[in-house]
Amino acid sequence: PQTVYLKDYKPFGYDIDSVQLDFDLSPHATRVKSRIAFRPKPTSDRRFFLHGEQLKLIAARIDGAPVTPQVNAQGLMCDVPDGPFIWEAEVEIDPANNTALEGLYMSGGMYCTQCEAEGFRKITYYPDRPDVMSVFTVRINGPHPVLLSNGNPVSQADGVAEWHDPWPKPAYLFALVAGDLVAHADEFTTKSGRKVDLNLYVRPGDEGKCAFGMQALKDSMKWDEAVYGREYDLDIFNIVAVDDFNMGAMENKGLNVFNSSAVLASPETSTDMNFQRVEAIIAHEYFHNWTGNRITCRDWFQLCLKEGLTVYRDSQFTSDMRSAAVKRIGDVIDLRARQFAEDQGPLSHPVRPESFQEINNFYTATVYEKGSEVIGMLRRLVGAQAYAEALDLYFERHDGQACTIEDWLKVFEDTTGRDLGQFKRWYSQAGTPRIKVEDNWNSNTYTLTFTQHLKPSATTPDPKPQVIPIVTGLLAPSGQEVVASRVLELTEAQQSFTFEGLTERPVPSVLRGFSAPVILENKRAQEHAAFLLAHDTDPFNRWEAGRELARDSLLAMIRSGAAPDLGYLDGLAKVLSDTTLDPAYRALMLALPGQTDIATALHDVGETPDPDAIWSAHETMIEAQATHFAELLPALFAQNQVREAYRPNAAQSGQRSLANAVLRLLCLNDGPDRAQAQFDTADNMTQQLAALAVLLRANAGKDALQSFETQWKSDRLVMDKWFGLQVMQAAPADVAETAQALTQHPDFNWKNPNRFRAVFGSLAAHHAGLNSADGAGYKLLADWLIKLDPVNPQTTARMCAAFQTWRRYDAERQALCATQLDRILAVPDLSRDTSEMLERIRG
Ligand code: B3K
Ligand code: ZN
Repeated sequence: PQTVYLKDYKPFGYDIDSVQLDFDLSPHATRVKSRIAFRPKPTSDRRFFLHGEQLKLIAARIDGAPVTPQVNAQGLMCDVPDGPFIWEAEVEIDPANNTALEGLYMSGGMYCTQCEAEGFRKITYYPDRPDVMSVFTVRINGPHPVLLSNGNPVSQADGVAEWHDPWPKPAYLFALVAGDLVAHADEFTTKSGRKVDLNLYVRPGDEGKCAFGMQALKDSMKWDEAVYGREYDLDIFNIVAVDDFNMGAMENKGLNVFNSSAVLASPETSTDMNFQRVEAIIAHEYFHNWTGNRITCRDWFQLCLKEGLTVYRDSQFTSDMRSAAVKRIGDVIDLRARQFAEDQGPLSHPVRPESFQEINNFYTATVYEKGSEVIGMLRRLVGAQAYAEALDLYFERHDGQACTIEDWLKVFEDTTGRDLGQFKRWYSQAGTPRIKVEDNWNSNTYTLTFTQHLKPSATTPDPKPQVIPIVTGLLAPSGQEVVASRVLELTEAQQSFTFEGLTERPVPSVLRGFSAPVILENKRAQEHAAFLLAHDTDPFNRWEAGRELARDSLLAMIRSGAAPDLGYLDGLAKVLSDTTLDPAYRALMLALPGQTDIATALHDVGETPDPDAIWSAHETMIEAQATHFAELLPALFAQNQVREAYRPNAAQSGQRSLANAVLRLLCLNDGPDRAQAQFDTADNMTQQLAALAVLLRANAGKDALQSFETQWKSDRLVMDKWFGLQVMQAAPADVAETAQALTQHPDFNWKNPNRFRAVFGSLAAHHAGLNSADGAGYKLLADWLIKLDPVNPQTTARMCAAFQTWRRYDAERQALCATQLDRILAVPDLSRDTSEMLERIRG
C-alpha cells in the first residue's frame, strides 16, 4: 500500500462551480448520474484525475460528447479541454452488498451514506479531497416515504425529492438517506430570528426514544450562539438514526447521520451514561457545523483542526450543562486510558500526523482527545478573553475555506501578538511529556523547579521542550490556600518559579485541573497526597491525590503482597461521608484506577505487569473497601436512592452512580439480595443494569440474565448491553469462553458493528481476560478479526488497537500474541486498514 505524506500536498488543479447528482435507488443497482462544472485554475498542470472505487462506469461525457477515460482501481484519468467544461458520468453501485458501511449502503432496509474520510469515491467519480468545495444539488428517485440529502428541500413528491445545499462543501460532508422512517419534529428560532425545522428520523417503533436527543440538539444550538456566537445557517436540520454504523455519528451538512446508540435514549432502555453520551455526541456533531463544515480541513493531516476543536467545544458544553469537575475527571480518566496508551506504544503519532496509509486509522484518541487538550492549553495560556477574540477572527477570516493548523495558530498570534512557534510542537511531536517537580524552601522563599522530558520515538527522534502550562496553587500546612491557582509557563527543559512572602513551607498543588496532558513523574510523599486528598481546593487535584494513593497501594500489593493502605481507606472514608460533596464526585473517588492503568504504571518503571496479579490486587482492594466502609455503606446507599421520577440529569445520575458503586460493596458484605431486589423493581435501565452487573459479579446472576433477555429480546440497543456485560463481568479465566459462547447466540449478528463491539470490545477492555496466560483471549479476538476484515475493514482495524500493549507483558504472553498477530498478517488480501494497523503494532 502507498504511504501519503503531508509534505507532498498539492492543490487540485480545478475549481468546481457546481455539482448535480441524480440517484436512482435500487438495492443492487443504484444508478448515480453526476454533472459537475469544472474550471481549471490558472496554475493547474491540467492533470485531470478523479477518485472512484468499486464503481461501474456506464457512461462519461465532457460538454455533452462521450469520452472514454482510463479507469483503474483508484479512479480515472481523462483528457479535458483547456477552459471550463461540464463533466457528466453515470455509474452503477451495489449498496445492498456494501458491508464495509462506507459510501452508500443499506441498514435495515434503509439507504444511508458515510463519506468521511474517503467514501464519496465509492458513490461517483470525484476529486474526493476536503479542499475541493462546491455547491451540491441532489435529486433522489426511490419508492421511499423519506428521501433526504444535505441543505434545504427544493421539492418533495411521491418517489422523488430534490435538495439544494447553498454552502460550498467538500464531498466527505455529502449525505443521502432514504427509507421508511418517522420523524420526531420540533423547531428552533436562531438569535437573528431564522426559524429552523428540526427532525430526528428513526425507524418506526423508536419514536419514544427521540425526546432527549432533540432537547440536546436545541440546547447545543442555543449554547453555540451564546458562547461562540455561532448561528445555524439552513432552514432545516435533520438527524437520522442508523443501526449499522462504524462509529458514533457523522456531521454531514444539515443531515447528521447517527449510530442509533448515539442518539436514541429512553429511561427504560438507556443508562445515565448513555444519556450523557447522546447529549455530548449530538452537541459534537452540531458544533461541527462551524468547526468542520463552514471551515474545513485542507487535507486529512489537518484532521485535528476540526476534531480537536470540536471535542474541546463539546467538553465545554458538557461542563456547562453538568458538573465541570466531574466532566474533567472523566475526560482525564479517558485520556490516560486511551491516548496515553496510544502515545506510549507502537501507534504513537503526533496530533498532526505527517504520513499515513489509511486515513481512517488516524481518527484516534491522539487526534481527538489530545487535539482537544492542546486547545485547552492554548486557552489557558492566552486567557479566555483572547481565546474568544481569536475564535471570532478564525470564523471571520476562514469562513468557507479549507484550512491548516498554521491558519489556526495564526489567528492566535494575530490576536495576542504572541509567537506560537514553540507551542506548535504540540502538533508535531509525538509522545507524552514527563514532568518532574522539586521544591525548595529557603528564608520565606518557596521555589518549584520543573523539568520536562519527552522520550524520542520513530516520528519524533529529536524532541524539543514544549510550552507547558502548569496551573499551581499552594496550601499552608493548616490546609488554608495561601497562593491561589496561577499558570506557570514551563518553556525550558528545566525551569524554576519562586513564591515570596510566605511564612511557612507550603504544600504545592501542581497541574491543577490537569492543565496539560503530561505525566507528573515525581513520587510525592504519601502524607502529602493524603493532605491534598483532605484539603485541596481544586477538585481535580483532590481526586488525583486519592487516585494516587489507591494506585500506590495497589502497586505495593502487587509487588510485595502488602495489605491495602489504611491511610488511603481512611482518607476515602472521610470523602465518602462528606455530604457537602457531589455524589458523582464521591463515586469517582471510590472507583479504582483501571487495571490497564496499573499495568501502564508498572511498565513505565521498567517492570513486567502480571495481569492476574493486577486482577487479584483489584479484587482484594474492593473487598478491603467493603470491609473498611462497612458501617458507612448502608446509610450511603439509602441516602442516594432517588425518590423522584427518573431524570437523566447530573444530580440524579450522580446519586445513582454512587449508590450503585456502593451496591457492589454491600453485596460483598451482605450477599446479593439487595441487588436482586433492585433488579426486580428497577424502573430504569441504569438501576436494572447496575444490579445485573453486581449479580453477575457475585455469580448470582443466572436468573436475572435470563429474565433480562426475555424482557429485552427485541431491543437491539439493550441487547448490546446484555452481550457486553457478560463478558465484562466474567472472571479472567472465563472471559474468552463466555465471549465464544455468545458468538453462538442466534442474535449475535457479527456484521453489525455495535453487536460485534459489544462482545469483542468488552473482551478487549477486560485486561486480565484479554491477556489470559493461556492465550485464549488473543486467539479468539484474532479469529474474529480475520473473519470481519473482508466484510468491514474499518471496524476490524479499529479493534486491532486492543493489541497495542502486547510488548509490555512477559515472554510467554508476547509469544502467544505474536503468533496471533502473524496469523492475521498472513491472511491473503488483508485490508489496507488492518494491515497498516497490525504492521505498526507488530513492529
Ligand atoms: N467526523 C466523524 C468521524 C468520521 C470517521 C471516519 N472514519 C465523526 C466526528 O468526529 O464527529
Ligand atoms: Zn468530530
